[in-house]
Order: sequence, then structure tokens, then C-alpha cells
Amino acid sequence: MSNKHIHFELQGEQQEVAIIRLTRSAKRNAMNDALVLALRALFEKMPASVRAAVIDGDGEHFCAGLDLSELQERDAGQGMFHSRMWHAALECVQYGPVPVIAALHGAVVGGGLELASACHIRVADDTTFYALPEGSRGIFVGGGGSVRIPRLIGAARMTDMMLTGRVYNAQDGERIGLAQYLVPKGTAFDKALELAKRVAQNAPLTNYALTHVLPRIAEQPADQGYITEAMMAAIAQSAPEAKSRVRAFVEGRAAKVQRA
Ligand code: 1HE
Repeated sequence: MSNKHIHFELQGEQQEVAIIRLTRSAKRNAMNDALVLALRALFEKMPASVRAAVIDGDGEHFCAGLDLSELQERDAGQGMFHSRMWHAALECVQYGPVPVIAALHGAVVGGGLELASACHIRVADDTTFYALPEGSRGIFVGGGGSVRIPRLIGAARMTDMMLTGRVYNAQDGERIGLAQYLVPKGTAFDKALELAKRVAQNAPLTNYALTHVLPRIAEQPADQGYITEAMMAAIAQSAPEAKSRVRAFVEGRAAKVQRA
């Protein structure tokens, strides 16, 4: 399933982890239309063995965002469709079949940050920097950034990034919530893979609840959220896998929670 812009491979004993690597390092993994469509197709046709995925970028930078060389010559209608094409692709990442972990390094800018924010876990190495240069290029985010990024860092910080061109370094990015993990230079992929292998061990229904249901609950008014939660809890508990996992703990056969 690899193509010119994306390398795809399966790892793990059961081929349970998909590795998706952007391979346009000469263009700093800038996303042209072909790459956006290929990303969507990958998530739509994920092999059934896959339980978690890692998205990584070749070279020194995770992703320089939209391929600006394709931005010219687009009228308003085409611009709308183009943005909706990004939305459809990144919806497939966020609400696709499995949890997705981004391995961030170097530039995570513009559409690159939009891609990262569609992932469920972000691991950043200490070369990572985050920016939204759309503000200074006279354009606007179009890949779902205005919806997803404020949910990570708040509208005020995103406004500041776009108005002033503010760049967050790796440490500050982790502090404000752009990444959940901060690791030494060159180790983001290894950490992301380790986490993906761990995530892949969860009951698939629990992972589904976390990636598809929790974000919806978070957007619901509290009284509706409690009802949705109760329904999801009931469905999850009734699955045979949940019953056997809980029984394993009660009978002393499952790992305890370890002190952090
Ligand atoms: C590109 C792109 C790109 C690099 N589109 N070609 N994104 C931006 O505004 C980011 C623009 N890029 C940069 O600021 C820098 O390239 C980086 C900080 C990411 C990396 O710097 P550096 O010194 O390692 O690389 P470079 O020399 O700037 O770039 C290497 C090549 O990649 C060069 O092409 P070359 O033919 O001269 O070798 C660059 O032109 C090319 N390149 N970034 C096209 N983005 C859904 S809406 C989303 C809106 C957006 O994402 S706006 C884009 C924001």
C-alpha cells in the first residue's frame, strides 16, 4: 500500500501496528493533493489485523503543511472543495479504524500541525517546533485546524500563533498541550511505536470508545454526555473480552497498576 509519497508497513507479531511515513523529505513532507488522497485511502483500507497506527515523517521535519506550490490558481469554489478534501482525509485519521500516534520532529507547521492534531497521541522529540504560518501568508487554516487546535491549546493561543507568527518549541509545546510526550532527539518514532504496541493490546471496543465516543461526549452538554457514557460503558462491559479481562484481574492473573 506504499506509494510515491507515503511508505506503509505493518509491524508486530500479529501485524497489529501500521507504520505510515510521509516520504517527501525533499519538500519537507509538504502535503500535496496526491499525498492527502493517499493518506485518506490508507485509513479507509486499513488491513483488519491493524490495532494502532504511527504517523511519521522522513527526514528532519515531520511536515511543512500544505504544499504551497499547489495553492496558486484556485478560485473560491475550488478552495472550498480543497479544504473539504483535507477535512475528509483527516476525519479518516481521527475517526478511522484505530488509534493513531504521531511521531513529531522538526517542523510541525500549518497543515502539518493540522495532521498532528487529528492524531490521538502526539510524541515530540526535542527538535520539534510548532507554527501556523498561514497567518503571515495571507491565508487561513483549512485542514480542520480551527476546530481541533483550540481543543488542544485554547483559541487564545491559536489566535496568538496566527496573528503574531509565534513559534512554540518542543518544551513549550508539551507544556501547553500540543504533545502528550516529549522525548530526546531522534527517539520520537521509537516511543510512538512502543506506545502503539501497548495501545494495540487494548480491547478494540475500548479503543473505539476512546477514539470515536469520548470526543463526542466531550462536545455534548453534561446531561447528554452522562447518558452517552452510560450507554458506551454498558456496551463495553457486555463484550466477552471485557468480562474475561476483568475476571483475569479478579483472579490475580492480570497486571496491577504500577506506581508512576
Ligand atoms: C515546500 C514547503 C511547503 C518546504 N510547500 N514546498 N507551511 C509553511 O509555510 C512552511 C514553509 N516551509 C518552511 O518554513 C521551511 O521549509 C521549513 C521550516 C519547514 C524547513 O526549512 P528548511 O530550511 O529545512 O527547508 P527549505 O529549504 O525551506 O525547503 C526545502 C524545499 O522544500 C524547498 O524546495 P526546493 O525546490 O527549493 O528545494 C522548499 O520550497 C520546499 N518546501 N515547505 C511547498 N509548505 C489545509 S490548509 C494548510 C495551510 C498550510 O499548511 S500553509 C503552509 C504552511
